[in-house]
Amino acid sequence: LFDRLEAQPSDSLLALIGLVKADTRPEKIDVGVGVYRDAAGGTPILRCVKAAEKILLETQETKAYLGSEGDARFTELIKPIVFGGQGARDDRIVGVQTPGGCGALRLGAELIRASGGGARVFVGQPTWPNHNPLIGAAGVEMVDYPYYDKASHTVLFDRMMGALEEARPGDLVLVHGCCHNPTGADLSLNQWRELADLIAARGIVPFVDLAYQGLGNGLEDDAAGTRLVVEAAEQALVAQSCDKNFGLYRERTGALFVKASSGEQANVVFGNLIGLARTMWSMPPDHGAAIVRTVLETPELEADWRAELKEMLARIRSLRARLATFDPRLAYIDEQNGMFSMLPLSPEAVVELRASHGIYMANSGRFNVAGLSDDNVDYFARAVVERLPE
Ligand code: PLP
Ligand code: TYF
Repeated sequence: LFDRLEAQPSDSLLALIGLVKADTRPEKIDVGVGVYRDAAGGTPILRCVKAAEKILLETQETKAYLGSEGDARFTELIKPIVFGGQGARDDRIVGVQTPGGCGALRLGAELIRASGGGARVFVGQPTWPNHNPLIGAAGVEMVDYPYYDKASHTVLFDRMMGALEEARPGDLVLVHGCCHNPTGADLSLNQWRELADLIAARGIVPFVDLAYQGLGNGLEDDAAGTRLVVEAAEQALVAQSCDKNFGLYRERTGALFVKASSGEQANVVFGNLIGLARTMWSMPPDHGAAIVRTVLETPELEADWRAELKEMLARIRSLRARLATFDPRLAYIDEQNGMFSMLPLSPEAVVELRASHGIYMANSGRFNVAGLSDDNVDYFARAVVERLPE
């Protein structure tokens, strides 16, 4: 049966975890995989999450099945955080819990495929390396659009809009809601407005990947672009993740929200999401969503979550500012958002930095800002600046 299988390359981001572990030098720096790290270099469980887990341990009465939509109260509590009060009341927007943002992206792709009509998904270049496999595996055609120029650190907005002129009504545009992965370069609010106008004029369907809300400029600011395009569009998809902003990573916690043309159509969409989820994971894992629900239902825990998220954000912003003042060639880093930025380093320079300095970043030159600390940020910046092209 398995004789015809070919060996597969490993996930190059996840492979970095093993490479860092194998390096015994104390000065090594892990700026590879995208998990938040505190000043001590750890990724501790948030206080609010620990407290919610204690509550669940003591009060949860059953582990019986919930159903393919997962924890409906979780989805209801996340809806206003993503869409604001007005969006939360919009009965054209329905949501289901998914196994993380990955599950949401895949479920969205399956919905596009099930809708028929050959809708294509326009995807920016560069983008998160999992977008193509997650969406493409559902059998959806993908079309590239230019997004970012690594050498000049700029969003190629005019070229992006030019490429989207080719979209047909019902085609989708995949956009990162905030904290673009891998570049850190987000659209400005004015650019989001222009994109929203194009979406409305052309009948394009936004497919927003919102995996880092709260880690760019705060929960509200980070959702502003998403809200603009969702409001402008007749139909929209939003793949949401709590894995970064609640530090839940391996608990695989997220949701897919879909805006339909009417409340009635939204009910049909919801039924289809349930049916599609059943063909993949039947039901999403519960624990992460139960934690988020408990935090958001408990005012003290919710307040603590917001405070902890602000601490993470402040640390990322202060490291960005510190890098920017180190050298003018790193100034752009402070203009960007979230965990990642991209250095215009060759793949050879990236690999060489591992050997010479124990600095582990993605082959693309993407590094996780949160992987730095006050103690090593200058060491990192010095090593990097020496290797930048003139
Ligand atoms: N989208 C982007 C851009 C990401 O970086 C991630 C990170 O994992 C995800 C989606 C998926 O998130 P999750 O871990 O919740 O599946
Ligand atoms: O880009 C990152 O580093 C995070 C974590 O297959 C991640 O999004 C990396 C690879 C992967 C899943 C998640």
